[in-house]
Amino acid sequence: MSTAALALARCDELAALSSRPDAIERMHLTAEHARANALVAGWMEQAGLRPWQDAAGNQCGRREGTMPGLPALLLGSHLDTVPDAGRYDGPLGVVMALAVVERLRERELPFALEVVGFGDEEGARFGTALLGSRAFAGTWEEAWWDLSDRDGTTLREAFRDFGLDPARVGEAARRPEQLVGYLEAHIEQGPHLEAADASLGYVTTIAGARRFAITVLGEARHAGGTPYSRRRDALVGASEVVTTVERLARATGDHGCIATVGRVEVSPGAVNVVPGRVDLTLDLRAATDAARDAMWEMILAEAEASCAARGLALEAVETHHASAAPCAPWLQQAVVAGIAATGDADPMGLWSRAGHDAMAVAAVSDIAMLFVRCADGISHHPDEAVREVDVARGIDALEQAVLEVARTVAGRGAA
Ligand code: HGY
Ligand code: MN
Ligand code: MN
Repeated sequence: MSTAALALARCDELAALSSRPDAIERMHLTAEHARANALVAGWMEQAGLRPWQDAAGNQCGRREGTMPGLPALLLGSHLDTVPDAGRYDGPLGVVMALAVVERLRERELPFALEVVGFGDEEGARFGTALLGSRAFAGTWEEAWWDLSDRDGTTLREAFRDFGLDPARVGEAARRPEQLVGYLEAHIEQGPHLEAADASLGYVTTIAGARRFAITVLGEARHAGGTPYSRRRDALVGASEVVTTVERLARATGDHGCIATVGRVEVSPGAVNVVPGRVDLTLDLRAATDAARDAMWEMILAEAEASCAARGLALEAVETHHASAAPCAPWLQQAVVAGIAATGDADPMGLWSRAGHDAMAVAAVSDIAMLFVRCADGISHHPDEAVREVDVARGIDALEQAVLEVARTVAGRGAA
């Protein structure tokens, strides 16, 4: 079996670790997460890494460099998924990292090599994303302990159920001097590489993201007896908010802002009752934080005005905030060199519309990302697909990028 075929087979094995028989769903700190960590730990050992699970539930593995205790070059991605997910968003980066570690097994490197499978990049269970990589980066927030999932389980309870001690989450934090940098391979989750007929691309910056829980409050009334003049219909008002979001973001063009209402819940939700309350989510991103924040102000102003015109109240609570994360030029250059080594004479650079653990790790180390083409840009969907040839090129590029980093680090040491 080729290296790339093995990587894809491992993505299939991880895909089977799901809370649902008919779809891929692996939430943070669940039994499926624990099984995925155990499976990856076995692969880490096979690749010559010493595996351990850190105090935040991330699956880690390490092999030493020319001498014990050197700072580590970190490779990896995340093992959690969104509901009804594809099988490559996250896991592909972890298995590609393991493939590179296996290839470099006999190679002496001027740094330790670590692979991490972060436990919660999506934020799908508790709403706030990057919980694993933020613990790793030492940017954990105590307020998160009271976050709860749809069943009412708090993050604190989920930690304990997973066998972790909330009081020790700080032990997962790394210090800058322990790390050389972080290289993450990931599917693009967009159509740009395919449009350019490119297997691979390097990331220039990762979009900053903000997420909100928005509530539109009206008044539940009888669907038959209430004339329109007497209605304060929360769903009609929320519908105007949804179209306002798309209209304003779309007007900024392909390289501007991108905003999505992903979930709408209508109360009381009966066929014969005028909706009194609507809860919706907003996901807002842009290449720069300034553009993203300006868009939020525009959306909020128009949404509040359209709701007020209908006698509705609008409340917005921010549930997630991650700053845009530029890739470090020296590490990005190693990725460019890696892609060029695969025969691509003009590697394509692009900014990542999708969020990644690298944006959290950027708080503690330099970051760079390698993108792999995915079919039709589809992601966060079971039709997510990659070509084996692109994964093979991606593993080659990642291996060469690591060797480029080794040359750079060795050069610093010689300086
Ligand atoms: O939402 C994102 O951009 C990432 O896939 N979590
Ligand atoms: Mn994702
Ligand atoms: Mn991802």
